[in-house]
Amino acid sequence: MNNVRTVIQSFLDMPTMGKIFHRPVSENFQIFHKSEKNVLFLFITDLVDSLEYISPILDNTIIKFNELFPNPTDVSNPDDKKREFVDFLREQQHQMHSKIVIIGPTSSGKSYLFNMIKSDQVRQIMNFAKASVITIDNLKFDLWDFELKDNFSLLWSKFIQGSDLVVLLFDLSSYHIRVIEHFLNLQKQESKFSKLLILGNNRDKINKKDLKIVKNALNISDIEEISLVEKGVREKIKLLIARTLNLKKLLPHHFIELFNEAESVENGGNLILAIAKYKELIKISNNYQDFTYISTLKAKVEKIQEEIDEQSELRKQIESKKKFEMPGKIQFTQRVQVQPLPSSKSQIKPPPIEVPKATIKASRTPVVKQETEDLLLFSESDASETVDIDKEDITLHIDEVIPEEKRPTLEQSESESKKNYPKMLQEMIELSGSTLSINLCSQLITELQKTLARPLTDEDLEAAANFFVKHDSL
Ligand SMILES: Nc1nc2c(ncn2[C@@H]2O[C@H](COP(=O)(O)OP(=O)(O)O)[C@@H](O)[C@H]2O)c(=O)[nH]1
Ligand SMILES: [Mg+2]
Repeated sequence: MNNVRTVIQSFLDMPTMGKIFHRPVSENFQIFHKSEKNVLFLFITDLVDSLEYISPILDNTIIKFNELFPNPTDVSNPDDKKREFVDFLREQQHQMHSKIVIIGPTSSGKSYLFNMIKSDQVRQIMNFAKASVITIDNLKFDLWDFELKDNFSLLWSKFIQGSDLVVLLFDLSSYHIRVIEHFLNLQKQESKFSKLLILGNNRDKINKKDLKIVKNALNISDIEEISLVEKGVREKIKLLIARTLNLKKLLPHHFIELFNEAESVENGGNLILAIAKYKELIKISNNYQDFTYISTLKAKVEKIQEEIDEQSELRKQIESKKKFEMPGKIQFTQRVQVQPLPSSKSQIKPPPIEVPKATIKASRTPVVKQETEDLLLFSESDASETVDIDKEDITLHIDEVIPEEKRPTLEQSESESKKNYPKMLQEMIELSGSTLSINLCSQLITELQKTLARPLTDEDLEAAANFFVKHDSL
């Protein structure tokens, strides 16, 4: 894709309207592109296709696009028009008559294979071949079978020309190396840009040991052994073809179900779980290289994230209005916590005369004292005696909020702060076979801390992980 970008950059900077340009971009691909009304239309094809062949298809695509999207950016909306355009492109793909040919020695099983994987009527190609269609996922290809019982017929060249994929089939139980080499050469000469899939057939007719011998003798690395009489072989071959052609996998059937589920979780108000579900869908889309829904999904995540932020902002405001404010001294405690204590490594060295060593020691003492005092701030006497505190502001007794045994001590919060709660939670969730991003884990932890108003324990984390996993698997 970087190559493509470099090649078309000058055309993007200074578009030349109405003319089709054509360039190879790598060993395997070439591009065809044309600009119209400030939109650049780009086809990436393998090296088999010619300009004459692609031009009308590209032009038709532009006409269709302009008809469906008078405003070009509308193409990113996932609606009926977008669907119609995608269907149109699939049809164009079929119009391009990508050609798959089956070659190989007589009686290797070619016609058997042809009949097994074809999905349309058969038409005759002159006197030497038959053709039909093979459908793989939603894509259609022309499929050709050679009819003459002659391994060295001159018509093989004509048969192979212009193919995108050559399937070479031979009989593992009976073959001649010379004949197989002849077919390999034909592919190289007549269709050097096509992909090649080599199938060793009649696997059922030979044993494991002989198979090893055959593979060594042939010295071809990529032989797929198959048996056409075996169950499930049709799907297996389709998969092999899709893999050899590097076809994009279709989104799994349950993708839409998952999408609806995420929406209902969102409507139900469980925003954090909804975000997790949408992110999962983005991950699937990326895995399948299907970007149909990506922009919608990303917009959803962004919207929910904003909602969550708004809610937590609102909660903060409400909380600050609540008559439960931290007394000033507690806030001071937190400041003391982050203050770096002077150390020998400290870059700021005290001036030798004004601040002698003894003074530093002396200045540290109150800090330590302050720490002990801070702990006492949670005591009942403090709540009533401290003058700074507006008594009316304290509507909750400290014992009701944080039971004595769970009150944070400085020591505790120091060791707790070393724990990476979000990471721990993420690991627990992953252990249960689910996933949640580290950001969302952080949010969950923040929520949990707000709700519990005390340092978190491992049990809290476990409960949160279980809660998430349970909801996630609904
Ligand atoms: N046992 C066995 N027989 C097969 C297999 N594949 C094809 N055959 C048989 O091999 C014979 C020749 O197949 P055919 O498709 O006519 O070969 P072609 O000349 O290459 O078109 C047919 O009778 C098939 O039934 C296989 O995997 N196992
Ligand atoms: Mg045949």
